[in-house]
Amino acid sequence: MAAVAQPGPGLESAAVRSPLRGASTASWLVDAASLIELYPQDIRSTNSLTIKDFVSKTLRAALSVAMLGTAMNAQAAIYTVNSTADSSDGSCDAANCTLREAITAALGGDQILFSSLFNTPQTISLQTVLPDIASSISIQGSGATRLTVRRDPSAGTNFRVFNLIGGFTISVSISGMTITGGNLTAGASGGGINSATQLSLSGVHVTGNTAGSGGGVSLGFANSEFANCTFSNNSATNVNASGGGGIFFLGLGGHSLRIVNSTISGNSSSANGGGISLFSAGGSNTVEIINSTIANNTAVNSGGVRTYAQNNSTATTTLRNTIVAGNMPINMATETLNGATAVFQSQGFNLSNNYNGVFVAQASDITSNPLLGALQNNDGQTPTHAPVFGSPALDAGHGSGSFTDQRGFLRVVDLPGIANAAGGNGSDIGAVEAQTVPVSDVILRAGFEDPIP
Ligand SMILES: [Ca+2]
Ligand SMILES: [Ca+2]
Ligand SMILES: [Ca+2]
Repeated sequence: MAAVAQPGPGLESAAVRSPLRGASTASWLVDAASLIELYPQDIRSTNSLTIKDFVSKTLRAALSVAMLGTAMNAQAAIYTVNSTADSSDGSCDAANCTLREAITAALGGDQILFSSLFNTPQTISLQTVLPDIASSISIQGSGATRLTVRRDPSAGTNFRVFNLIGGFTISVSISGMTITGGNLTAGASGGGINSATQLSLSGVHVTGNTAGSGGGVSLGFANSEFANCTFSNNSATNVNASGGGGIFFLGLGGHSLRIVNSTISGNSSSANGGGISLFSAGGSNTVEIINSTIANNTAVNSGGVRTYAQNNSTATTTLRNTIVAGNMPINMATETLNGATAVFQSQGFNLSNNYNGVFVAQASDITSNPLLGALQNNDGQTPTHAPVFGSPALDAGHGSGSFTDQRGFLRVVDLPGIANAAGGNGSDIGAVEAQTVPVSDVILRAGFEDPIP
């Protein structure tokens, strides 16, 4: 039985109604923070833009950008960043190429790589916003523990780190870096990354970013996939918007976000959806979560994952071999308005201290404290929560097609002496696959400062 929260008297209710009625209200504009950020020219040019108009306009814009990119870039190029500076002399070349210069130079199909300078930890500290990314490029960092791209804490203005525009025909991939320090006001979304394109994130740590909604990442109107990523300690600060401390995903007709082998931890929202907020504005939209850990996020409600749908649309969040635990005040909730449908679906082998009644648990779903260690470096490029001694996650899951865990370690490791789940294959539930049986920390506690509880 779904736990359906009542649509409150807040701005979201008005946000739902006004566009379809062609009305203009301040509340629609506030709650549509993501729309504004994704397509500023469209939303800001009219207060009576309908969803239909919106799609039509953005489709044309996307196609024109895609055609332009094709025409201008018959041969893909590689740009190699060899400087941590945040300057631009107008040329990305062997003598000097900054990230800012590389982004300016790159066209559809191009790659941005990083020189051997970045084989040791380096930080690119931005004083001003980077150029928008409007074509299908890939930015391949040297690893989240080695390359940090941040808004400099002393920068004179607030801005996000990456802004991806151009529409759903554009596909951008970002890998191997930490993205941090993005800082936007409550009226804007996507503190670390704002994307109106297909976005592939791999091995990225999005941490310590702030925005009104989508504190870490805000996505809209395109399919995306995140693998081997951590979203930690990001904040969504707008009490009247749709939250998503870690991730805000706005779908409009058949869009999906797939999250695999990833960790979403310690994010917060002043509204709902502390970890993830799925907002379905039309059609059927899905967040698919596999082999991941969603822990210790906070919000007004739905601290872990919020699944929201409006106006006869459908929002679905699926969970497979995933830990959702320790989120406050509750792990998961659905909300709907105007005849919509919002559901969670278990695809089995999940672990939670409380499913909050969002679905009927399958036989392979466990209700228990997961016994996870702190978010820390567990020998991967991105921080993770490892199961500790006695964790019910150990060997209780199914690898679900993954051959590595978030850290790149072997998945599946069938631990000796720990029974596998019925129908499982010895995989652990969550983002981390223990390579050996975790030792009892009772011994450590007895030998060090912590008393045995
Ligand atoms: Ca240069
Ligand atoms: Ca076993
Ligand atoms: Ca295992």
